[in-house]
Amino acid sequence: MSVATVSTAPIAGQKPGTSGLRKKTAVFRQPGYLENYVQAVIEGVGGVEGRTLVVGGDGRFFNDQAIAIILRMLAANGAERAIVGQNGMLSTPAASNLIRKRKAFGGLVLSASHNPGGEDGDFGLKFNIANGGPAPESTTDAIFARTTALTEYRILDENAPALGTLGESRLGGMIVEIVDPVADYVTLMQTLVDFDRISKLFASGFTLRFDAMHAVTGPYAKAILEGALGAPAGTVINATPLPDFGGHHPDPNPVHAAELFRLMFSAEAPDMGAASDGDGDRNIVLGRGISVSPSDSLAVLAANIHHTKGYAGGLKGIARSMPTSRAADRVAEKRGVELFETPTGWKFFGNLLDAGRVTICGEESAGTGSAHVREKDGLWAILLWLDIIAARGEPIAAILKEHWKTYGRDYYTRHDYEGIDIATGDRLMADLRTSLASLPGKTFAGLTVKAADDFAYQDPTDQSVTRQQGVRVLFANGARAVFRLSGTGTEGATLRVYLETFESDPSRHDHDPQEMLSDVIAAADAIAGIRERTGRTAPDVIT
Ligand code: G16
Repeated sequence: MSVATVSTAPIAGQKPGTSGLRKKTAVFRQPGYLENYVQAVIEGVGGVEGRTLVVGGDGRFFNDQAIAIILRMLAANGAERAIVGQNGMLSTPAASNLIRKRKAFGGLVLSASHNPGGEDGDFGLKFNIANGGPAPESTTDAIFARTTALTEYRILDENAPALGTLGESRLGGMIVEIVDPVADYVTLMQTLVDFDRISKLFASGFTLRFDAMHAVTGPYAKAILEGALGAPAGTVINATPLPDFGGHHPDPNPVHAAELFRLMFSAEAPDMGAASDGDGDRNIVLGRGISVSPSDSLAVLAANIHHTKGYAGGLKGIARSMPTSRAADRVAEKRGVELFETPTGWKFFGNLLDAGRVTICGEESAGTGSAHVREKDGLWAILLWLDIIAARGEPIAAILKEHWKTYGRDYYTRHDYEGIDIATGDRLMADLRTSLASLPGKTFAGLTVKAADDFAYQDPTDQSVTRQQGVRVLFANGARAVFRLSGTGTEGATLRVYLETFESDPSRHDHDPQEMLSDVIAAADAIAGIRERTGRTAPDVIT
């Protein structure tokens, strides 16, 4: 075996965003690009000598080639063991679970999540720390610093083993252990939800359509839903992971999971519809004729979590990202538990989960999770819903409507303007920030601004402060508009506008969110000048 030390120079722009480094696949495939970043990760986390690391990804195009490079670099940098999902596949929550279960130093998770895959699609890489969660900002800052100073990287001059066969082999001085990506995850789920109860639900004729979107969750969903829980064959569709996700965006939103949404609002709708994303950490849940907004899903799961097997002890606290609706706050208040409002990015939940301060966390971007891993977990959330449906013996629509009756309804929508000019996006946000002090008291589209700020977060456990996490505008009637730029896109800038308003009157709970929010939408546009600045007349994606 020989280790090659390859001279290199820093590559601009290798700055991790909301969730690791995400770029066009073609960028990652440039000579030395991946190698530079991996070396920066290895050095930024303090080296891997003698350490065990988990490696796996969502199977998108370039996944296997990237893993081969990563393994050769881990071996060259002295790692002791790499635990790799068979064929290079690991869902993000399964990777998080493996890191924790095997007490690994951390893991390299290859995914661009809900972004499209393929040669012309997107690719991504993130480092997860020993708790199983995405590296905190202190670590990603250190990684980025290394990318700007790198002069060489180390790589083993030997081919990495094929990833198809379970078992151990050697790569230089490192053991490569190929594991079943699904088995440990299934075992974990059995401790959290009542498999017997859910099996009986399916046996009684309950119908589910789970769209795996040709992404990583297919094998997990097949094994659990159709295997262990006895749902009929065909319950899981698009179950075979494909390198380009069949040419689709593996994003379970109304635009990219349109077929599922159409089915659920048709006469043929099953009792439940569900989907997850490219790497299996996101989820969407629909009932017959109704879709559950991710913000509501967090609130309903929190309010009902005591019904489920793994959380029978009840609710300790809830965390949500700032742009997520305040539906969860109402549950926390009624239950007398703490509510934490964090910046966007799952990494901000890690400390709260480690400290045992929250039972459940969630985000408007279709993510929900708990302390069972340190990532959001799509299939887990769907199983939790199934366990609650089985325990309560009620359909999704009834559970949701009763929730609104008890807590009121937070009408919510997110409008995304994708691929706008970066300078235009930056200027829009900068001008909003400049105008903050002058907004209170002014009226836009009939709504008077009560308060406006730029969200900053102080982590209650380590006191670290994160600033400029989104502009919040609160109106006198309680409605809210939030503006921020996405940190996961790979082309231009994506402006996200999050809009919500509260309605306590149950006779007004059955309206279209877009209608109920029309004044907030108009006020947000008037405040930020979105149409005028971007030239767009409508958002690209509405969730
Ligand atoms: C990632 C993060 C989430 C975040 C989402 C969207 O999810 O883990 O916390 O909400 O991106 O972020 P942004 O609004 O900056 O694009 P995923 O599923 O893409 O890994």
